[in-house]
Amino acid sequence: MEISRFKTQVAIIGAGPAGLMLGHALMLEGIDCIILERQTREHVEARIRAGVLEQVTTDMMARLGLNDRLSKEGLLHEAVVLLSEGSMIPVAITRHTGKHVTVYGQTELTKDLIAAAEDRGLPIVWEAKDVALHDIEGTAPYVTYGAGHRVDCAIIAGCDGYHGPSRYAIPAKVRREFERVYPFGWLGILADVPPCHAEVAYASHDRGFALASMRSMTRSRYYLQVGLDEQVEDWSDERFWDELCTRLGPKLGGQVTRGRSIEKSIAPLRSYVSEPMRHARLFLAGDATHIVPPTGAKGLNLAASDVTYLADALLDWFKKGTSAGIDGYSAQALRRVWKTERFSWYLTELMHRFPDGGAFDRRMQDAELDYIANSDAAQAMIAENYVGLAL
Ligand code: RFL
Ligand code: PHB
Repeated sequence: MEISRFKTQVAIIGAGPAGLMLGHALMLEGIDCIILERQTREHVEARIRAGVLEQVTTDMMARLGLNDRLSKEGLLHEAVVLLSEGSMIPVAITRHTGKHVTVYGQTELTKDLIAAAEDRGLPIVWEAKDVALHDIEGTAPYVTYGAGHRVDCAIIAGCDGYHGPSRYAIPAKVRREFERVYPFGWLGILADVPPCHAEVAYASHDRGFALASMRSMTRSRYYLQVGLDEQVEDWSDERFWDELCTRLGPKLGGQVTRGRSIEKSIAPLRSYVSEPMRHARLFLAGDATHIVPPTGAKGLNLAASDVTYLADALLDWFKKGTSAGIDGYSAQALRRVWKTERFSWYLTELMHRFPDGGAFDRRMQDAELDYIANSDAAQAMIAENYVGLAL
C-alpha cells in the first residue's frame, strides 16, 4: 500500500471555481494549501457550465492577477432581455447600476485557474479517490484519500460541489437543509454559430421557457425548459432548433443561426441551502453548501462571493490572529446567499411553465411581466440583482 503524509495550513476539497479561487487567494498571501480533486484535470476542464460573470467574480480574478484573458476575451454586457410571448422587455443593467456583467465561460475561467496553479506551484492532487474528513471539531483536523494518503491541516475548506462529502461531516444535529425541487430541467446546447441577439435573453412562452446566451460572437449557448422524463437522445438538433425558434418568437427566433451541436445535456433545477457554512475547523463554499436554479446565472458568482468572504476571514486568522472574520463567515455569507436564492427562485417562478400551474398562476406571471415592462422601478430591482448585490 502506498502511504504518504503531508502537512499544510488549509486542505481544500474540490478543484471547481470555489476551490481554485480560494487556493490562489490564500497562496498569494503566503498561506500553504493543497487542493484534492476527485476527477482528472481533463474532466474538470471539459465541463460546460456557467457563462455570465458578475463583477464580484471578475474582481476576484483581478485580485488573483488572473484576469488577462478574461479582460481580452470576455464580452461586457450592459443589458439583459426578458421576452414575454415574443415581445421584448430590455432591462438596462448598466444604466440602473453603473455596473455590467461579463460573458466568459466557466470552462475558460477554470482553465485559467488551473494553468496558473501549475505556474505558481499551487498543488492540486487529481483523481484523489475516497476523500474523507476527520476530527473537524478538534484543533488538528485531517483529510485522507486514496490508498493511505493523509493531509494534516489547521483548516478544511469544503469546495466539493453538491455531490461532495464535506457538508455531511457537519453533525446532523447542527445542520439544517432547505430545498425546493422544480418539476422540470434545462436542456442545453452549445453550437459554433453566431448568437441570435447581442444580449442574453430569457423567454417566457406557453410551450415553456427558453434562454438565448453565448460564449463569444461565434459560439452560442441555448437552453429549453424540458420535462424531467425527457432524454437527450430524444432531442435531435433539428427538433431543438425548431422548438427554440418557436419559444423565442418571430423576432429573435427569426435571427437564430442553426448548426451542429457540440454539447447537449439536461440539468435538473433546484434551490437548496445547507446551514451553517462553517462548523468548527470546516468551512464550506459554493455548490457544496447551496444550489440555485440557473435562471439568473448566479451559481458560479455565489461561489466567488463566498470565497471572497472566506479568503479574507482566513487571512485575518492566519496572519493577524483575529477570529472575528471566521466566526462571522457563515452568517455573513448566508445573508448574500439567501438574497441570491430569492432572486433565482423569483426569476424561475416568473419565466417557466409549471405542469401543475393553474390559470390563476399564468395570469400572475403575465401581470408581473407587464408590470416589469412598464416600471422603471421593477427593472431597477432586476438590474440590481442581475449584476450582483454588493458584498
Ligand atoms: P463545482 O464546480 O461543482 O466544483 C466542485 C468540485 O469538487 C469536486 N468533487 C470532489 N473532489 C474530491 N473529492 C470528492 N469526493 C469530490 N466530490 C466532488 C468536483 O469534481 C468538482 O471539481 O462547485 P463550485 O466550485 O462551488 O462552483 C459552482 C459552479 O460550478 C456552479 O454553481 C455553476 O456552474 C452554476 N451555473 C451557473 N452559475 C453562474 O454563476 N452563471 C451561470 O450562467 C450558470 N449557468 C450553471 C449554469 C450550472 C449548470 N449546470 C450544469 C449545473 C448552467 C448550467 C447548465
Ligand atoms: C449560460 O450562458 O450558460 C447561461 C446564461 C444565463 C443563465 C444561465 C446560463 O441564466
